[in-house]
Amino acid sequence: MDKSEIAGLLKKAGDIFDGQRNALVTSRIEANKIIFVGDTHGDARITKKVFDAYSDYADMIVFLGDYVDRGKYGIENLMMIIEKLVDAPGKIIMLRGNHESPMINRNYGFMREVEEKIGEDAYKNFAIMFSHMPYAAVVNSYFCVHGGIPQILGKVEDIANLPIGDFNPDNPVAKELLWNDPNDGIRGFIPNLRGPGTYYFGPDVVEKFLAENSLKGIIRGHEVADGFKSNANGKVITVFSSTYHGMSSGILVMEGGEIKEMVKIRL
Ligand SMILES: [Mn+2]
Repeated sequence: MDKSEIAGLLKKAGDIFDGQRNALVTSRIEANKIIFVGDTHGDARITKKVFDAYSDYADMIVFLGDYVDRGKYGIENLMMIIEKLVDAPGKIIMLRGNHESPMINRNYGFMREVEEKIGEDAYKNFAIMFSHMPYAAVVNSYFCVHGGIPQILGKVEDIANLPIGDFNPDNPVAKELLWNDPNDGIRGFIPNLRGPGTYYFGPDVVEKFLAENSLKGIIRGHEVADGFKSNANGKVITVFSSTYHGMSSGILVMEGGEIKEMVKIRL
């Protein structure tokens, strides 16, 4: 894939995000067989395995963000998913992670990867595309997001009103959707070790959020886990799909609206 081909695909992806972003949080999407993929972090081999194993099976594949940085194959990983998205926009959902941002890519490897593999001026096209990615989706009454519940979000539909085009989101709701983590040992929100403007949310926050929005649970990425972990009495499921940290890669399979199984992907 050459430089102009990549730029063209990134533009197409941005246009698809613009067309679908609001519907993802306002129209309550339903599908029968769904695969949820957590952080892949430049682990293109895992993403290829998921597509090889599940493309025919799945009606929809939901990626929960963090496609780049850490692993060496961020471009390959991201472009593989974008090609599938462009081929079948209704089948692939690509949510934004906190690593889809220049401030983070400068420190964790992706900006340098792009400069080395494509060229000095190519990174901006990625940054623009990232800034158009959706922050969340409601699928089969599950709230899908990279990080978690923000302090001041009332209704999931309000996510449709967030500003678009922010390279490094500083809107508190947008930032916390990308950065927050569940914590079973607390009530309410407390500051998160990840840094200013990020928070942990307790099981009580989860209960209230799900009830107010008539949702069944939350499926998210963001935290390193041995494939997956659960919080808030199983109401929050974290999926971690990269092997980067020496963890095993996990994905979640949903069928008929229920979580069917968690599967470890082996290379
Ligand atoms: Mn993350």
